Amino acid sequence: MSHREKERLGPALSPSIFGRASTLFPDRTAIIDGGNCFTYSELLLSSAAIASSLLGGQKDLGGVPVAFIAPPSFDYAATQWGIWRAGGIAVPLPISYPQAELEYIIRDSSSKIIISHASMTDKVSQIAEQHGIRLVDLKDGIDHDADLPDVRLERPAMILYTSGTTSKPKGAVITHGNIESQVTTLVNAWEWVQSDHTLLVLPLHHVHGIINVLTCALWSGALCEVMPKFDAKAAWSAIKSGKLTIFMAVPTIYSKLIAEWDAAPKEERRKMSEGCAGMRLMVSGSAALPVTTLEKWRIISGHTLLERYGMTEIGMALSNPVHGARIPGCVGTPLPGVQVRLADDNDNVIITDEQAGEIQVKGSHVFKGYWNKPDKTSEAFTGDGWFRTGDIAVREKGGVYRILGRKSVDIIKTGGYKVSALEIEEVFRTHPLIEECAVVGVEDEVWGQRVCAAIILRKRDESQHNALKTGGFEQSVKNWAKERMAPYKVPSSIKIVNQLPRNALGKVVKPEVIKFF
Ligand code: MCA
Ligand code: AMP
Repeated sequence: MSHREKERLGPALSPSIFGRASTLFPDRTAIIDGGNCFTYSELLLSSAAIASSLLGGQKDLGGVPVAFIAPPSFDYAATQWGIWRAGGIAVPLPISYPQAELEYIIRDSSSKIIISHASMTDKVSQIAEQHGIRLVDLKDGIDHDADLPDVRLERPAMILYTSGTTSKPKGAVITHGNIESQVTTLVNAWEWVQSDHTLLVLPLHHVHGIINVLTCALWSGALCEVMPKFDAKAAWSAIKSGKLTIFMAVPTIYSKLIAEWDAAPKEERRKMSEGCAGMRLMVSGSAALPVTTLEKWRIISGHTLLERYGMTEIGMALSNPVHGARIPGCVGTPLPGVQVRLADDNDNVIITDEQAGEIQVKGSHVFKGYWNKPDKTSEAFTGDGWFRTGDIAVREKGGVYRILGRKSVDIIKTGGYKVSALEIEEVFRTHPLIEECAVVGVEDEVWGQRVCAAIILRKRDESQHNALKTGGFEQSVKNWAKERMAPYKVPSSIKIVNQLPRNALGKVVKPEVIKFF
């Protein structure tokens, strides 16, 4: 790196991830995007330019939320770093979302600026105009040159939106300190090194893609090859190159890779398997890994997938070991620095093995709270500061945890995405022909759970109902829903029913609804 370039990086290089990049490995390749290689210096320079442009003469954005929308790419990383280096809070917008959901996140986070990748500007320009929000298009050339603020670890770095038992997603505020703590734990536990080369196949609006893959790689000086969207053929072609050393994905992605391997000719399969065998670590998480998937993957790749457990609000909490036995169906033991306990319904700690309880977590990984929702934040913690995950587990011999399920049937995990049944029901009730509905997660080998909806139509005459039942009604409701919710929230099956099963108190009995599918 030239002296002139060093000067242009801006004086402040905290949090430490920037300092590491500038001093430890400036000339190494950080990101491969569409076949182009970008070094850590280039990432620092681009992010410094974006930060300068955001600041526009101010000294520090002082914690202003900045929404940004970009496919997984070098531009995504430079924008995220740029927002951080200007002292803003990064609010990554999911690229697959329709306008209504993007608008909710932008409004709820009170974002004051939106940065868009050139390919995404159409999705947000109207929202920006309507609400008088400054829109920065990355293609507009950003080349200002400002002094950058020193951003302390206790300051918020990101707001990540996550669905819960309430009807609308909540913004989880994650500080720079949380990120540093989560990343250093994983880098040590999973032994990330500069010579690692990973493939990012995950979306970049969730912890799995942002922290476990992108930020761990960039913290370590490793190489992160990005795919704009998961594609089984393209992923296999990267694996076959034999260059990858570490790979992370959700169980659905492993299922899709297995299907592609099964369909390949024998010689091709051999090359695919060789590519896997050359890696040092393959990890699964975000949803329960079916033991059948684990076993099939072992045959294909020679790897016993390392399964771990985490959540947006806490980062990674439990992990199987890199060295030593990984128990199928189990998510391992607490990661160093993370306190984990099981508790009963009254928050009493469970000390005996094999007794089920809620996983509760404490430590420097744990988020600051929900954005602008102090009540929801205090409900999420016990009186003595433990975060309630809502996941039920048992501790087996040796202190190894096994996840049994979730407290609420209204939280669905599909393709690794968390979805709230109540949120979908609320949208469906605004459909002019829908009187009532119940949304459930139905077990599925590939998706973990599939979102399904049972609906009661508004009272009309019999002939109209019959026409709806036969005339592509399901598809028309799905199309209607796609304009209002993320593609993975749209129910894959919709059934018209005359009645919903209810208990004596009139509450819909969801396990009975599941039987419709
Ligand atoms: C898509 N399809 C679905 C679903 N999604 N069908 C049923 N259920 C679904 N959930 C259908 C589409 O309608 C389409 O059908 C076809 O599948 C292909 O759609 P496409 O969008 O192309 O699917 P995909 O790209 O293959 O998506 C699968 C995926 C994706 C890559 C597994 O779901 C994904 O990226 N998941 C990862 C989510 C993630 O990162 N979660 C981490 C959050 P048709 O062809 O008929 O139109 S959890 C987290 O961060 C915590 C901290 C943790 O522990 O990690
Ligand atoms: P999210 O809120 O989207 O970050 O998803 C976190 C949730 O994913 C957790 O609360 C669990 O329900 C689920 N989860 C993550 N990892 C695992 C795993 N290995 N096994 C089972 N469930 C998991």
